[in-house]
Amino acid sequence: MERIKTDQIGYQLEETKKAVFPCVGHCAFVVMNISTNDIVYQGTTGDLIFHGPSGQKVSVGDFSTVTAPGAYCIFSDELEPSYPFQIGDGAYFPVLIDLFRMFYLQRCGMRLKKEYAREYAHACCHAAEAVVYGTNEKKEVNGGWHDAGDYGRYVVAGAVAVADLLLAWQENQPLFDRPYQIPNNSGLPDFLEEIKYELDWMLKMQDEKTGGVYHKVTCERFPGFVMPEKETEQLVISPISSTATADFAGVFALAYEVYREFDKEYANKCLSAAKSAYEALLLLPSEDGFHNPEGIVTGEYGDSCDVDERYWASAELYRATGEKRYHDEFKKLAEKKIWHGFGWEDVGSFGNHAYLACEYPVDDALWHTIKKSVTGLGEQILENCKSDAYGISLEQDEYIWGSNMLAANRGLQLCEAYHYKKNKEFMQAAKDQVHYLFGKNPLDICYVTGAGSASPEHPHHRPSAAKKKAMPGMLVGGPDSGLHDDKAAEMLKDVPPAKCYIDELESYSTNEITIYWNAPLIYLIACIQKEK
Ligand code: G3I
Ligand code: 9MR
Ligand code: ZN
Repeated sequence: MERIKTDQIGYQLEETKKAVFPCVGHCAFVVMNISTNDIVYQGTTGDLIFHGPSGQKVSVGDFSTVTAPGAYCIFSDELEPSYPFQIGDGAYFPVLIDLFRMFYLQRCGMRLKKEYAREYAHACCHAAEAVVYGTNEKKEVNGGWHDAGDYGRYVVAGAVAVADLLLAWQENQPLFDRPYQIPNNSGLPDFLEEIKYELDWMLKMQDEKTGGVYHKVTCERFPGFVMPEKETEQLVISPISSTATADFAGVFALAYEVYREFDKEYANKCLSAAKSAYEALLLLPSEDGFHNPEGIVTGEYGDSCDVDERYWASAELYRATGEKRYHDEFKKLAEKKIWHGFGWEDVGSFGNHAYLACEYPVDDALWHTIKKSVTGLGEQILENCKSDAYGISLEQDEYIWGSNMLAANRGLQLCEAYHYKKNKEFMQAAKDQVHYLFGKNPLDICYVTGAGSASPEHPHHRPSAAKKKAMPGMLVGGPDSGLHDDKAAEMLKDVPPAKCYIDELESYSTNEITIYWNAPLIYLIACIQKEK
């Protein structure tokens, strides 16, 4: 029998609460408080409707009138009961801590002590000097976070992850200003201390001579399923790219804004790094983006269009400095096209956020055009959510590699729209993206390791594989109908898009984890926790 699908973690007290019932329509159900065994609500689901992406008929049950805090389960005679879930405004607090601690656990270039990392403690890794590709030049580029299930460190990926986290902090500082059980002697809040670990590494990835930023540092190929200190091949720094340089400029301008309140000197260092990257960027050609140089086969993060990255860099530097030249450049780009996107490949939304929030004088007409575009995008996403029985923003062909990031980013775009047009439906739809990721989905899986009742146990993540136990707090990539790895191709043939996910170690295209998948989920929770 199939299971009643809910968020496995929880719902806020006052929001719209829905569960999805596969294969049955007009189905009677009850909501039970599992501490008291009281039935607190009896209801019936709606019509049976076809859900394209999962190839399945479902009906929806609404239990929004349950607003008392507690732990609940939904029962019906026709289906397996839901997994238990909380109703309460603090339901996401524990998972949020794990989602953030993941960054500490991904740290490279230092020993992780048992005291903080428990079974994922490891010796210092990747601390040897790296060689600049195609030269004999060596550089010390220690530190930062391992990108994902592999141990590469990629600037584009790191920059967007950090941007999400810094924006999360700006959005909801009280939610994050707490201890995270990480080493910290700086006096900075733990949250900013952890982010600084990545920023400090990115600073080393900037070429002092030109201000350009190297794309990544990795070995030539991926290692086996070993702990990081066991990957001891030569580290290679891949060439400077315009996307890495632009993202660097954007994120360091943002870092300046956040850190100046806590450490002026560091903030100024961030700003001058951002400015010199920007100067370098103006001299870098756009062409067709970064490609792995011969002999390097690690993650590419190739991106044939760097205009959105340039757009973000100029908007963010304008927000940080108020200098006209950044505004001129941004305006020139924005008048051609308003960009959107919060992912590693499309970063326009970071630019829009910076411009709309800017405290220096803006061009009124442009400001309104961007605002309209942001709310217009929100409307479109909302329409998609409303036409989907699960409330998911993804269309049939959007179950791609990292689709869970896309869902989180759509949630963020709904929050941006809500900020400028207080339509409550935007905020509810944003919350529904989190419910999707936390279990209200066609596979009844909470896509964060260690969270909820059923979550990934075999993520494509080397430390988890080496320790034979999934590290907690990691959002996996999720369904990818492109079947981009052999395991997925073998096991998911003819499976509908929203179900193209397998909890298998070898399935890197559905079951890997990354820093820039965790980060937008954290940012999204920051936004929705503000609106309870
Ligand atoms: O954007 C297109 C879309 O227009 C098209 O409809 C769709 C159809 O498949 O494809 C979309 O492109 C996909 C793209 O991700 C979207 O961002 C590509 O097919 C897909 O191959 C590509 O996957 C990327 C993958 O690397 C392979 O390059 C993932 O986004 C990216 O997250 C992933 O990153 C890897 C690093 O390289 C190495 N470290 C781990 C990390 C996570 O797996
Ligand atoms: O482990 C690698 C993962 O981090 C990447 O996202 C993925 C795609 O680039 O590649 C993985 O490495 C695989 C390689 O591409 C092919 N041989 C098997 C490797 C993992 O088992
Ligand atoms: Zn390392």
